[in-house]
Amino acid sequence: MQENNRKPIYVTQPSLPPLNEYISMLEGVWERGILTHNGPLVQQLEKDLIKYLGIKNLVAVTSGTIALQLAIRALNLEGEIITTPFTWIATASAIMWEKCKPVFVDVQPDTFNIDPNKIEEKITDSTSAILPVHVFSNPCDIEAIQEIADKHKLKVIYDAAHAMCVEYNGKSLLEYGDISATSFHATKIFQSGEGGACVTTDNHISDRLRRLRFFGHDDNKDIVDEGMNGKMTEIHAALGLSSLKWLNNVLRDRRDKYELYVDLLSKSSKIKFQRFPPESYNYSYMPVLLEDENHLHAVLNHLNKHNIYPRRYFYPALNTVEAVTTADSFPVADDLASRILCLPLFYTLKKKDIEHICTLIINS
Ligand code: T4K
Repeated sequence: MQENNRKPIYVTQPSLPPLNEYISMLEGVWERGILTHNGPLVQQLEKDLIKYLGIKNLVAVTSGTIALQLAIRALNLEGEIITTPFTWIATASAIMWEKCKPVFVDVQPDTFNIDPNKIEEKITDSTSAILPVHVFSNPCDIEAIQEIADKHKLKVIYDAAHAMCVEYNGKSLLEYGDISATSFHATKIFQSGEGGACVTTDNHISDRLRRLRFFGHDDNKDIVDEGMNGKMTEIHAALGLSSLKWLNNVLRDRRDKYELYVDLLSKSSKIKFQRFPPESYNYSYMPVLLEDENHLHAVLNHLNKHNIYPRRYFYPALNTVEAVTTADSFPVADDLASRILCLPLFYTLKKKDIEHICTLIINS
């Protein structure tokens, strides 16, 4: 077969449950006629995820972006929020939609996470919170961040969009900070099509998040808070519930494939990997750092010619994006953004595809 006749290989594909399992859940939705407003499947999904992750509270919402916005609102944040420029635009746009100002702090070159040593110099009288990102599920330096937050009386929200199913020091990574906001988007390790959740150990914050996602209603439908519409639908919850049954298989599969990539690509001294604690990582992405931007373009073009489409997550670094640009410099984030590539990694990707991709990369 000609190379360009091969089926395209994208950076990811959703881990879909067997269609009949999803359909049988939908049959119940059709019978009940309840599509939204905290229906039984949303409640079931929340309950099952709480059990699966071993956590105290989880509030399911429409996306990871809305989870971030609700978290900011639930903590009454205002003024400046310290975050990282090496992330998806949603981290910064959620802050701005909540009328706060993102203030960037550069990242560490090996973990890709916010550098705690550079946080304090950015704290001002207007700072209300730190909003770090567990990049590609790699846990941030939680202890150092919490120490700074405590010292300056700041809240901590983790952008945990990538960080489902990661254990850190014996508990879910999602239970650190005041609130973690995660994503169930189609491209994430656990998916409900679109979706996300806020996780907190504080019952009062959890109750408030529930009100905020539902127009500010309390249980009697009185309007007691300034809410919005962040409710997950039964259709999405059904997809989440049927996907959850297969999640352990997905997690195992990704780890094996990640390790195969590392094994094959380590033959090249030009390719480097993210540093992370293997016991606290979910292998949801396959990031590689190339030598420089020229090397990146050579690899990208070569792969694209063979119908393979990795993605530049995260490019550009947010400090260079017009809506949030700042005069400060972020050399580490700029450098990472210029030469990082996330390679295809998903359940139906074959071992021989990975071998093919690695051969192409090494020969670029
Ligand atoms: N914080 C962080 C750190 C994040 O990374 C994100 C989102 C958020 C917050 C916000 O969470 P959400 O509000 O999205 O829940 C994707 C996702 O849209 C986005 O969720 C994700 N991060 C970001 C890193 O990546 P794109 O623009 O790369 O998606 P797209 O459409 O190019 O898809 C990539 C590949 O995936 C396609 O080539 C094919 C495949 N694909 C995609 C979709 C949507 C499928 O096979 N099926 C699908 O349904 O953004």
